[in-house]
Amino acid sequence: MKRRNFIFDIFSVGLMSSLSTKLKAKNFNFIPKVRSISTWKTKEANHRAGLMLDKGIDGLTAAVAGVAVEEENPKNSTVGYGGAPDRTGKVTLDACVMNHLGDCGSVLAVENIVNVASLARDVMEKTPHVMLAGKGAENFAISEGYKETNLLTEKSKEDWKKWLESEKYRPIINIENHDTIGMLCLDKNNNISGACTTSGLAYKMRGRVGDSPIIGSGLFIDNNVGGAVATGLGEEVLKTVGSFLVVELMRQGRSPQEACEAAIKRIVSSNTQENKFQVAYIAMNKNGDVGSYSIEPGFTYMDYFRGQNKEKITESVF
Ligand code: SD4
Repeated sequence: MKRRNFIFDIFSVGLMSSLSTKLKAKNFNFIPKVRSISTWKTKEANHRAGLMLDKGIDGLTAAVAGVAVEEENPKNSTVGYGGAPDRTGKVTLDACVMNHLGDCGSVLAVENIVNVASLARDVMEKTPHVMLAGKGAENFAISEGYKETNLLTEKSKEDWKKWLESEKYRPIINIENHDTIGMLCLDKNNNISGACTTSGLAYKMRGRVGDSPIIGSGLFIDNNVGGAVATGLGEEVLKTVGSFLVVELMRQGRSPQEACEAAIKRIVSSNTQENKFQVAYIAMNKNGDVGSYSIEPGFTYMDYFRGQNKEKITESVF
């Protein structure tokens, strides 16, 4: 090959490849699809996670940082600081995380620590275990440098004292009593991770643990398929291993929407409770498609996609 042609060939290959990179960047299919979804009206939390994903931060880091917004929010009475106590007046928190490799960590009935999703991540990454409960989890947190904080605010103490006057325990449906945050993050490497964090049901029995820190119930990720998180009456989610069920239904070919609907209908069809209760799922597959469904109306979730953070209303059985 003559030297001039050789140089021309190198030049044209270079030009073509830079042109194709530019074309790919313009073509939507080539832009990595990042997306973050989270339960209830958790706008700021989902926005924080979405912005991190846009910057190329991995899904697990984004999910843990996102849910921390609600853990630190004293106005959210179902998560972290300001969460409603159990019937003895103690605030006990549950949380779990799961990453794209299938690794997971969880903490149950933890007192005096705000950022329990981050603690669950530390259990996953720094111990040989998956779950730590109670005092053991709290001691581990302190050894890792977490600050001890009284989680009971004046407002939640007042509400609890009011509740003590009648001491009637009946799970109440809908937003007044549900704000647990479950979040799923699809990152630029097309990996899905998630986190779920809660103070559980208000005025629960001391020692009660719900679905939220149980891998497969409150949260499940299979990076070949997608992920799901649950919120609502944990006892009903536990009985059907809800989030695992949603992911397995997606594996069988259902869309996230169809999978959420089928998993909710499974609960409704096997329900033996007389009282009304709420359960909702949100799910996302590897393609970045999302779905959600609930038993009772009123459930909404946040969806950060292509730079926009929108609240979405979910359809329900009733
Ligand atoms: C629980 N699933 O502890 C949680 C409660 C919840 O919004 O989701 N509240 O049963």
